[in-house]
Amino acid sequence: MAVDYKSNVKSIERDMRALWKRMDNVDIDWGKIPYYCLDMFPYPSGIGLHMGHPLGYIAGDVNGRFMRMKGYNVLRPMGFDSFGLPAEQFAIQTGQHPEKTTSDNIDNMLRQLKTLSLGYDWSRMIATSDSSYYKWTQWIFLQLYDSFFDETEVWDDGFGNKLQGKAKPISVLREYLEAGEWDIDANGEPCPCIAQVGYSKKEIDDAIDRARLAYLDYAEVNWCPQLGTVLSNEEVTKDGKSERGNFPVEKRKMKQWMMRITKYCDRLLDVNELDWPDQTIAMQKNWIDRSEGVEVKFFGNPDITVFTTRPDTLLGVTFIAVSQDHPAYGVRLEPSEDKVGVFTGRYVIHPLTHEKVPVWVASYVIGDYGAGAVMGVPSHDHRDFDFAEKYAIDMRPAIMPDTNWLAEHTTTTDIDLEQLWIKDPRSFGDAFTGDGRMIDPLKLYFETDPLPDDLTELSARGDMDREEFATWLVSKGIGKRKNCYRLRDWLFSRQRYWGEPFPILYSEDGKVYPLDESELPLELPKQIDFAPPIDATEPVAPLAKCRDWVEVKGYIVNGKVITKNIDPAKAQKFFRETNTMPNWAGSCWYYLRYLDPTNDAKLISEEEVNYWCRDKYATVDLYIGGSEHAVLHLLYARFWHMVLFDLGHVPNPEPFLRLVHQGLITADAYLDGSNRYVDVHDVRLENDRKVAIHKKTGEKLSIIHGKMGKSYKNGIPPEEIYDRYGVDIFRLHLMYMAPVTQSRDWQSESIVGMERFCKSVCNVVSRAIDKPVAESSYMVRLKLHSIIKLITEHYQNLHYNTSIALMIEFINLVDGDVAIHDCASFLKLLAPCAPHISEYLYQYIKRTCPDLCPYPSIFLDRWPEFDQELLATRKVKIPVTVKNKFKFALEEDPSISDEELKDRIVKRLKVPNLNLYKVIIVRQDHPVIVNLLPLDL
Ligand code: ANZ
Repeated sequence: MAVDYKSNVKSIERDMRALWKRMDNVDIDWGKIPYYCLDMFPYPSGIGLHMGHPLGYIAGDVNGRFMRMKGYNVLRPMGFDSFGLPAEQFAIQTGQHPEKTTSDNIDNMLRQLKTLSLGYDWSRMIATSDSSYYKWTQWIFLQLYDSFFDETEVWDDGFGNKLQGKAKPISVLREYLEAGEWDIDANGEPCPCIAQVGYSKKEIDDAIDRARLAYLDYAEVNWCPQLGTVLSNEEVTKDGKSERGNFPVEKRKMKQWMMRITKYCDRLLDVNELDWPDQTIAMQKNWIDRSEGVEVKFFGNPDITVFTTRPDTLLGVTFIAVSQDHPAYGVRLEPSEDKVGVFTGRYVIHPLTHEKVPVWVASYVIGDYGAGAVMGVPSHDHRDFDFAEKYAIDMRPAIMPDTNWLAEHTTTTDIDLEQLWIKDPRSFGDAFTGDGRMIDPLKLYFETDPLPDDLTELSARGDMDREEFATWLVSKGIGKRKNCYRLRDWLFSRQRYWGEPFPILYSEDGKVYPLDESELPLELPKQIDFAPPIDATEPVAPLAKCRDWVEVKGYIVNGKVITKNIDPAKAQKFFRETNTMPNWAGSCWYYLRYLDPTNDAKLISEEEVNYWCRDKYATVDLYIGGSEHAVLHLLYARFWHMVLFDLGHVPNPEPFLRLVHQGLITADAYLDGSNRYVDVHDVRLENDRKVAIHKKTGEKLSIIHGKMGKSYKNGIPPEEIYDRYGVDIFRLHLMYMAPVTQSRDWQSESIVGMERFCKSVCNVVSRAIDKPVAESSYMVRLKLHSIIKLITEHYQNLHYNTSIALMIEFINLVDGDVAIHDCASFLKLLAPCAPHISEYLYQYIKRTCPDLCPYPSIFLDRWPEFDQELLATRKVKIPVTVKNKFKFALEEDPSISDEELKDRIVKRLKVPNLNLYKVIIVRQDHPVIVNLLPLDL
C-alpha cells in the first residue's frame, strides 16, 4: 500500500509527536558520553517566533539528533529569557502586569516550539523571571559580592594552562590584611605587598569594599526629568532625546552596582582553546582592546603618573596633559568639539632629563583610561602636535624619521634634514608617529646642568628599540610595565521593575549588607504602580515606590541580614536596594541551570556537574545563536563562568567550546510612494518578482532587499509556512537554502521541491515493502554507502544543505528497486532533518520487517555505518592540475572527502601542506578535477 504523503502530513506529525511523548520517560543512560548542544534561548516576545529562531533551533536539533543516534547522551534544553524592558513598557502603557504578559507570551512560544519538534527536554525548561531560577542569579551575585581578585595567584586550570589571578572569598583578603601579607595603598585599595600589621577594622572593611568583584560606585545614568524616569541607552535617540516623547535627557551620576570584569581582561583575551568564529573572537578582542605600555612618574606636588605605549619618545616630552577629572590638577573646561586646554601654572620634573615640564589640563585626555594623564610628545603624536600648535608649546623630537618622511615633510633643499629635525621639528608641519631610531640624547638640548647621569649612560648604550628602552626604563626604576584596556567595569544596576532584585540592604546609617543566603529568593513585589512618578526631581527606581517592600526590620548575623522570624522589638531598620539587575544577568549562566534545573538546595548538584562537565574544557559542546550576541552576552557569560570556576562551583574554565552563529534571513521589502513599508501579504508580484503591486491600491511599489523583520513588514511567520506544507518540509527547506552560518534569501516558491522529495522518499519505501527485493542494485548500494560516509562528515560540520542535496541526488538516482534494509539506512540519514516522515516510515517498515527496525523509535536506533569494502570496489580518476596544467591523476574512491583528497595530493606533490595554493575541488557526484593555483600568482 502506497503512503500518501501529501494528504497525511498533519496526521503523521500528530501521531509521531504522540509516539515520542510516550517515550519521553526513557531513562538517560549515564554510561554514555555526554554531549551538550545548546540554543540561545528566546525573549518571550508578543509576536512569537520569527524566522531567525527556527533557523538556529532546527540547526541545533539536527546536530542533537545526529549525535544521539551516534550514541551520545545528548542534552538539548530550552527556556526563556523572560525579564526585560518591553514587558515593563507594555505594563506602563496598558496596565497589564509583566508577569501576566510574559507568561502568555511563553505559552504561545512554547506551543510554536513544540510544533517544530525540536527534540528539547522540556522537563528542564527554565524562565529567568521565575523566582526559583533567579534565586540562583541572586546567589551568584552574592558570590561576586563576597569575592575579590587575587592578581598574584598563578595556577593551573587543570587543562594544562597557566592562569594568572584568581577570584577568592573576601574572608581570604581579610586574613591577608590582618596578617600583614597585603597592604592598603594610598587610594584605600588592598595591594599585595608586605605591610605592618595594625589597620583598624574600619580601614580593613573599607579596603575590602574597594576590592569586591561586585561593588558600588558612582556612574552615569540617562535621566529624563519630563518622563520622571531613568532610561536605558536603547531608549535614548542618537541626538540625546527620549525615544518616547522626544524630551531632553540629562546625564546624572548615581550610586550603581558594578562588576569588576576588568580584572578578567587577560583571561577573557585568552581564547586559544575555543572553536569560535574568527569574527566573534576579533570582536571580543577589540572590545577588550589591550594596550601594552609603561607607566612613568613625573615628580611634583603631587607626582603625576602617565601611561604611554611609546616609552621610546620619553625624551620628546614637552608638556604633561591631565584630564579635567584629575584629582590634583583637573579643572572644568568649556565644552567644545575641538581639543582645548588650559595651563595650570604648575610644573613637574622629568624623570630622565630633570627638566621642568609644564602641566596642562586637556580635553582630549580621558579621565578613566590609563593613568588619566598623558606625556605630551608633539613631535610623535598627532593629538599632542595639534595641541602644541594651538597653544604654542615647545616641540622636541626623540625619534629620527626615515629620510623619505623627512624629505616629504619639508620644502627646504640642500641642508642636513636630520639636523633640521633635531633643531626645528615644528617646521616639518606634522608629528612623525612611526618607529625609528632613538636620537642620541647628547644631540638634544636639555636645560638642566649638569646633565643627569642617566642621559650619559643612555647615550653610551647606543641604539635601542622601543622594547629595549622600556626594559631599560624598568631596570632604572623610572618605568613600570602596565597593560591598559578599553573595557570598563560592567554597570550592573537598572532603574527598572522587571528584573532581579538585588539581595542587598542598607542600614539607616547607609552601610551595605548582603541578605542572608537562606532568605533567597528575594522576590519582586507584585503590587506596584507602574506609572513613573510625576513630581520626581531626582532619578528614582520604580521599586522605591513600594515602601512596604523597601523598608524591613532585621538583624545582622555574621555580617549578613536576616529579616525572617525575628523579634521586631529587637530588630533594626533596613532599606532594600531598589535597582534591579540588567537583562544580561539571567542569560549569563542559564546553561548551567539546565544541568540541574529543579535543585533548590544547590546551584547544581555534584553528580550532575561531574557527569556533564567532567574532563571537559567547556560546559557546552556546541552553542548556536545569533551573531548580535558576539560581544556582550558572550563576554559576560564567560566572566561569570570564570568566577564560578575560580571559586570551585564549576569544574571547567569556559562555558562554550564551539560557537556557531546562524545566518540572517533576508527578504524583499516593499515601499509605497510615501516611503511606508507595505506588508508582504498585501503585495502581488509580477514579471518574475521584478514588479511589485499593492493589491488594494494597484500602486507600483519599490522593492528593497534586506533583513526579514517586523519593522520592514516583510516578515513571514514560520507558522504560515509549516501550517501549509508541514513541519518536515519547512525544516528541510530552511536547512537546504544555504549553509547554516550564511544569510539566505527567503523564497517561499522553492519549497515545493522539498514536497516532491518527501513524496519520492515515501514512494521508494512503499515500493520496497510492496515488491521486496533481497538486494538493491550495485549502483544504488554504492551511492547509498558513499552518501552515508559523506553525510556523516557533513552533519558533524553542520553542513546540512549539502547533506540534503546528497539525499535528493540519491532518491533521484534510484531507478529500480531498493532493498528494505537500504531504505531503513537511508531513513536514518534523513531523520535528523525530517524527523516525522522518517519516524513514520521507520514504524511502517517495522510492521513488515521488525528485525530491521528493532527500536521503539528511529532516534533510539544506531547511526548507519558505511561499507568500506564496497566503496573500495569503485574508483574514479581525478586529474590534478597546477596552474591549469595537468600534473597527475589520482584513482580514488568517489566518496573521498576534501580532506582525504588534499592528503593524497600532498603525498604526491611531496609538500608539507597546500598552504601555498588555492585548492579548487570541482565535484559533481564525486570529485572530477582538482586545480591548484599558487597564491603568489
Ligand atoms: C606618549 C606618546 C607618544 C603616546 C607617542 C603615543 C604616541 P592606546 O593605544 O589607545 O592605549 N594616552 C594615555 N592615556 C590617555 C588618556 N587617559 N587619554 C587620552 N590619551 C591617553 O593609547 C595609548 C596612548 O594614548 C599613550 O601613549 C598616550 O600617549 C595616550 F609618540 O604616550 B602616548
